[in-house]
Amino acid sequence: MKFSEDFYWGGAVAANQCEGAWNVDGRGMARTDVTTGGTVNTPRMVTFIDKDGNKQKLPNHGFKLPEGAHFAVFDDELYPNHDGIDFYHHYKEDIALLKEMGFKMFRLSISWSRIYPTGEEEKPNQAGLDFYRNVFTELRNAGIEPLVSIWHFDTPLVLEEKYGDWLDRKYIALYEKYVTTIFNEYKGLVKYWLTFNEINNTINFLPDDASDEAYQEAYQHLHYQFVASARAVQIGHQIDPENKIGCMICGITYYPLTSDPEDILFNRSKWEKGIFYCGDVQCKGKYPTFTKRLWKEHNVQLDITEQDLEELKKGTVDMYTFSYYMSQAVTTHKNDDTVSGNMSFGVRNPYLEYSDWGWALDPKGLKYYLEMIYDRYEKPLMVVENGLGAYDTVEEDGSIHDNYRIEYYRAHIEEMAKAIENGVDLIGYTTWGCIDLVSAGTGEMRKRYGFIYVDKHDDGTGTMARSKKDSFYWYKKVIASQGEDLD
Ligand code: P53
Repeated sequence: MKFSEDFYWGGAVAANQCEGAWNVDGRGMARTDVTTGGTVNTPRMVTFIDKDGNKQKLPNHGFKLPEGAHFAVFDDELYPNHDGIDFYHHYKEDIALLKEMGFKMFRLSISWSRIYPTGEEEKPNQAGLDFYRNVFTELRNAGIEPLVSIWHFDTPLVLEEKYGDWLDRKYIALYEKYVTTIFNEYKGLVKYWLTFNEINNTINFLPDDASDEAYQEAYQHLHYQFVASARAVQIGHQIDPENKIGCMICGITYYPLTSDPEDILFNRSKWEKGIFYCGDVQCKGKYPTFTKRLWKEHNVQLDITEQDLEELKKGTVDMYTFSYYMSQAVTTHKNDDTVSGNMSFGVRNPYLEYSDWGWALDPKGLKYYLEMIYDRYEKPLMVVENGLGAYDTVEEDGSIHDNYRIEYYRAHIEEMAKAIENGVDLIGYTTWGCIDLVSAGTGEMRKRYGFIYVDKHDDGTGTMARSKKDSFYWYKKVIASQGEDLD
């Protein structure tokens, strides 16, 4: 057996993409509540009222709220996250389906603004606490271990309006209050936690030619999150020494397109800036040597105190957890053969195929990533997101033949098995969007990831009924055979 008996097979979702119930039971708003739907070629837009009282919208990616403006929901726009797949009211039915598949672990996130609607209340919102208690209890009763993301891109919107997107030191204390509340509340119910989802997105999706000001903000934002994460690790261990707390890195395997030494160096800087910068701080407790160079390149001057550096040292994570969807080829040469598609970057790798959304399909890149990262940190690893966003067709009889998804998973599981054989301590695998949900990048429903189909569509229609795709039965078999039967 390549996968141990206690290997955590499962799946993952995020609050804002599945719960819906955006304004129910005292929940405050988050950025996704003012973000419209997009498509593979058109960006999602953030809606707001400008300082002169005019309705406005700007692309979500790289969005900054203009001076004097405030976020707003408009009647004539569709906001897909408002309804999600209504997990808020369907969680019992959904967990029963996950149990049927044999899940050992389910990754989900807590919406900060359900617990502290504006982020600055003295007391938490009891209805929000109750909801997650019910969900975790339901999971425990089903024999499924919860893995909880504390932050999945969903800062309370009021905080963002007041203090920018993690551009104020105040965030550290507010996050501390929030994590202390949930660690205490769910002690004994939840043991596995992740501090910040894809923390490195702030820097690895920043265009290489972004302004010094943009870099300054990105690195400052990250520094406050690093300290907040380190505080959370310490608080979590103090409240319950059983807690296992991980970082969460968006894992992309970078390759140089050519053997030109300039490309090799450029590729190395992609790894450093995009992947190692965050991983090193969170796993080793200090900024890596190449930081000096990165900051100098963009004249970055950060607000960092001696105390902060102490916190980083004391708050290293217990495990390295990451998402993996694709690899990316990079080059310094002029190359117009870029890959089109939302959130996909870089030049086309002639050796790989691409998904309908332009993401490079590369299972070997996962093995490369696992082995490289394990060597660097020697901490237990978990792949907490991996999956194929694809168009699914519902047949007349209701069946969904998603063989492409099965093939994708089969290939990635095979590569994980090889990495384990080579000595990597991989302890879990939670596939992304195990139940269909709203895409983070495009806001679409039709970019589907699930083993479980949800009848919900981009125009807002749908019965929310759940049904099983072919991959549902396949994954069930994989789990039952501990990863041996992949046919
Ligand atoms: P969607 C971009 C690149 C890689 C991972 O993404 C990303 C993103 C952001 O879109 O995000 C993670 O829904 C993220 C999830 C997200 C998932 O990947 O754009 O943690 O929230 O849904 C898949 O297809």
